[in-house]
Amino acid sequence: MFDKILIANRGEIALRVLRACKELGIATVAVHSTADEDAMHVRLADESVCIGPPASKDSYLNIPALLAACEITGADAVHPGYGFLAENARFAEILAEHNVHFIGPRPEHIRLMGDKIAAKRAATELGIPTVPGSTESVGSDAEAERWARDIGFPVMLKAAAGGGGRGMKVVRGESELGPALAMARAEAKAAFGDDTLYLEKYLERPRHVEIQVLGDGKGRAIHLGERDCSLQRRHQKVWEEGPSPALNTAARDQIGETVARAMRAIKYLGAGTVEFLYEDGKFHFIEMNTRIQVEHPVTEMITDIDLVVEQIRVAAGGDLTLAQSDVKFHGHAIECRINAENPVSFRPSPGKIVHYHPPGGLGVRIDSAVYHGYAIPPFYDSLVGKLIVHGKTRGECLMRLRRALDEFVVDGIETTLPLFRALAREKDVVDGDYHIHWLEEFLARGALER
Ligand code: MV4
Repeated sequence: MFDKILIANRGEIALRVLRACKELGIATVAVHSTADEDAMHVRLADESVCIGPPASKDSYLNIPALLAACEITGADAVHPGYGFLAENARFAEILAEHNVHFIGPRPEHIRLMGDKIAAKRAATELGIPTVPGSTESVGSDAEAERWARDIGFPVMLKAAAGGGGRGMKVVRGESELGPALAMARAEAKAAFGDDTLYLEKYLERPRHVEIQVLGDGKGRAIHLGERDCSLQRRHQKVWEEGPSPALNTAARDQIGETVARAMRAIKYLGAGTVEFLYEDGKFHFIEMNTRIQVEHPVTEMITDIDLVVEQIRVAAGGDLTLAQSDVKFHGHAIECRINAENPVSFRPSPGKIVHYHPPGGLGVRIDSAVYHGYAIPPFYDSLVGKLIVHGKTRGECLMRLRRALDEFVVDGIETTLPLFRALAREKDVVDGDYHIHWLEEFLARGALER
């Protein structure tokens, strides 16, 4: 096992990783920018190193500074959390070159899944159902036209280097294709420095259902069920839950086993998430994330498995001690991502928290790194914390969620708490009857202003 882990992140996920390290008896190193001197992860770590000025590119993304921090403190492993360098294959390689373990998948798998066309091709070869689409990048406009005719309109243009929604265009007919290609290429080039595009059949109203996996890099792998992350705004997840209100046990077991078998075949190491669009009872692979995700607590609450502890164990060369038959699903969990934003305009609202009273009680979990008197800096994401609620049934979970949201006090800044208080009482949400466009349509109706 590792002796000392450097946590290359900030905020609630840095604290989450720190907690796993403490339980495993592993020493911790926090790194921080000059804007994060008062951050909770810095206070709770055994040691801390300042790695640069506020801008992420100069601190949390600064690979030489992180290497120096490993060297100075003698850390033998790095946990990247999510975001920042978590899916940077080159970072994982550089750490290995310096005899520091990266707590995550092997660089080849990070790189494979970072190329969305290669990832889709791999998924197909591994027996995972994908969205019908081009199996290669689209070269010329004429080639795109051939693919589009073959697939049938509407189609979606996507960036091979993309993911997470940037550089995508819906094309509803042949006349729109030329201009859409030019726009998508320009956007992809600007965002990723790579204008490679591919094409897919556009699904109109799917759900976003993702499967959590865990592998030991030696051919053992399990799935831990799904999370439904359909409630999003501008490609930012807002509300995540598990199990998905749309799946039954047979559907879950089938897609889960398909994904687990694929992970065994590639000897996947660590935690990962395989993302699907789910429509008319069918799964369509879109991409795979090779990191721990923001919404991982949903899975932890319904499986009682500590995903970060498991990540650390397998990264240190340990065997996966869990068999698929050891994974049992209990009840229901919902996570709300509470942001420091105006709940109607979603404008960021950083600043000092003057009253902080998180809810408690049975089935209530808060993953947050804020505290009474803490000032949320303006340089990073606006996550105040995650409220995760568990119940025996979805109904009980919703009752607890409404109660917990009503208890929650965060004063001094604006937060999205009012949005969640409304959502937890909204008929479609209560019924589990929603899709990936539901939240945008709800907000467009002005439902919160009334
Ligand atoms: C799609 C799609 C419809 N059809 N692909 C958006 C983020 C990226 N990961 C994939 N995305 C989508 N891909 C096909 N073939 C619709 C979306 C999409 C979406 C997906 C998940 C959650 C929210 C979304 C919001 C808008 C569009």
